[in-house]
Amino acid sequence: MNHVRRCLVLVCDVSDIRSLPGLRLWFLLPVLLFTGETAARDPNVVFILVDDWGVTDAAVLGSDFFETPAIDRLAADGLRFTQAYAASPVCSPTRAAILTGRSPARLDMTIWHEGARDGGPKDRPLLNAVSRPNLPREEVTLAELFRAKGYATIHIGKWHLGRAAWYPETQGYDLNVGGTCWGAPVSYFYPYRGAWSASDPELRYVPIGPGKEGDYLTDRLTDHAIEAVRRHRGEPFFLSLWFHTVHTPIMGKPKLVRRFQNRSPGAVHRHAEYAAMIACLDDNIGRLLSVLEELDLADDTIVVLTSDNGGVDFPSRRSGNRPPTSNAPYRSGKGTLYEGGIRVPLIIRWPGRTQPNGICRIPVTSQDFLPTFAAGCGLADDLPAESDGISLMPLLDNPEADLGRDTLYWHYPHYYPRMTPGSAVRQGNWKLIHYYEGDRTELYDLASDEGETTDLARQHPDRVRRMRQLLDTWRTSVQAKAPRPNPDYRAGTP
Ligand SMILES: [Ca+2]
Repeated sequence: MNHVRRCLVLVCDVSDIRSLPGLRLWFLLPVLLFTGETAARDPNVVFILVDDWGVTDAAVLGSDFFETPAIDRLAADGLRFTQAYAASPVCSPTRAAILTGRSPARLDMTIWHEGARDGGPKDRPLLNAVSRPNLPREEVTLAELFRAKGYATIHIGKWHLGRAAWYPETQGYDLNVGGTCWGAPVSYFYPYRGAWSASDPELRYVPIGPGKEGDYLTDRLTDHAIEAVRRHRGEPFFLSLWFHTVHTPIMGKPKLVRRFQNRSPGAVHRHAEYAAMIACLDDNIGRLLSVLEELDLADDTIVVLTSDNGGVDFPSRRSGNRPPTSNAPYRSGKGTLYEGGIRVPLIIRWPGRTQPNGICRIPVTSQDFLPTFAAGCGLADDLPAESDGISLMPLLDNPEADLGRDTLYWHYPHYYPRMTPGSAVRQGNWKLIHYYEGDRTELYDLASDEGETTDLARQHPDRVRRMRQLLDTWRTSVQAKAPRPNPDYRAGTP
C-alpha cells in the first residue's frame, strides 16, 4: 500500500551551530519528527453495482458463453463469494439495504419504486403489502458516513430509491450523475430516453450531460466515473458506480453483438445481445480499474462488484422474447425467492486484506456492506442500533472465519409474474419459503439440492415448524408488513 508517511524531515545545516562545543564538523542532521505511526491513507471505495446481473453471468462465475476478462482478473486479484445474497429479489429494496445496512422489511421498502406507487394487482386473492417508494432521508446511509469521514462521495448511474426529493444529493452524495427514480433506460443509446410515461416527466430521461448519436450508456457512465476518480485522486473518495446494464431493454453495441452472433451459443447462456451487454460491462470495469492503476491508486482503493438481484431468466418483449440469461444450476431468477432470484455475484478486492484467488463460501448479504465499511474504514461508531447486517472484515482476512450468524431472511410480500407474496429464511443449509396465499411452505436442503428441485416440507414437519417460527419471530421483530386479503377478490374470476 502507498502509505503516507506523516513525518516532517528537517535537514539542518549545522554550520549555524558549529560553534557549539564539540561540534566541529560540517554535516547534515536529519531529524524525523513523527506525527504518529506510519499511517495508511483512508482507502478509496469503488462500489460497482450491476443491475439484474445473474449469479453465473461471467466466465469466472461459470458461464459457458459470456466473456469477462476484466471481471475474471478482479476475482483473481481478490475474494469471490459463492454464497452472496441480495437482500431482495428486486431492485430498489436491495439498493436501500446496501446503503443503510437494514433489511428491506424493516425499512418498509420491499418492492421497487414504481411497484410501491402502483400498489400491485387488484384481481388476486391478496393485495400487495404497503411499501415505501422513497428511501426516507432520516435513514443513515453509507454515503453520509463516508462524507462525515471526509470522503468525497459520488453517485453515478442508476438510483431507483425515490423521486427528486430523495435523489442521491439528499442522501449523502456530493455529486450525482444520472441517478433518478428511473428503474431502467428506455434505450441504452443516446439520448437514453423515450416517452415511457407521458404523465410523469421524471421517468423520461437519464440526465448525464451532452452526448452524441451512437453513445452507449454503460460507456458514458464509466467516463463520468473515470473523470470523478481523476478529479478526486488526491483525497479519499467513495464512488458508487451503479450501472443500468444488464437490465432490460437488452441492447448491445452492434460490433459486440456480431461477435457473439458469430459464436456457438453455450448450453446454458445463449443470448448474443445480452452477451454483448456483459462484454461491454466488462470492458468498462477493465477501463476503470486501469485508470486506478495508472493513477497509482489501485493499492489504496477497495473495489466491490456485485448485483442487486438475480438474473432475468424469463422472456419479455424488451429482451427479444428470449430469456436474457439462466441462473442454472440455481432455480428461477429475478422476482422469486428461489436461489436464482436472490443469489448474486460478489467480488471484493480490499488491498492489504484480501488474498489473490480467494474464495469464500460463507453466506453473506447486502445488509453486510455498511457494517463492513464501518469497521474496515473507521466510519462513525454510532451506527443505527437496528442494523441487520454484520461486518465481513473477518472473512476478508480468513474466508473460512465463523461470522456467528446462522440465519438470513428475505421478505417479498408482493406479486411478481412468477411469484406470489412470500418470505424466506435460510438456516445453515436449510431454506424455508413461506407463501402467504394458502399459508404454504416449501423446504429445501441446499447442501444436497442447490437447485431446489425437491420440496422436503412433508418429510420434515418438525423442521418446518421450527423454521416457520423463526421466520414469524423475525417478521414481528422488524415489523414486516404483510399482504392483505383482497375484499374484491372472487375465486374463479380472472
Ligand atoms: Ca435489479
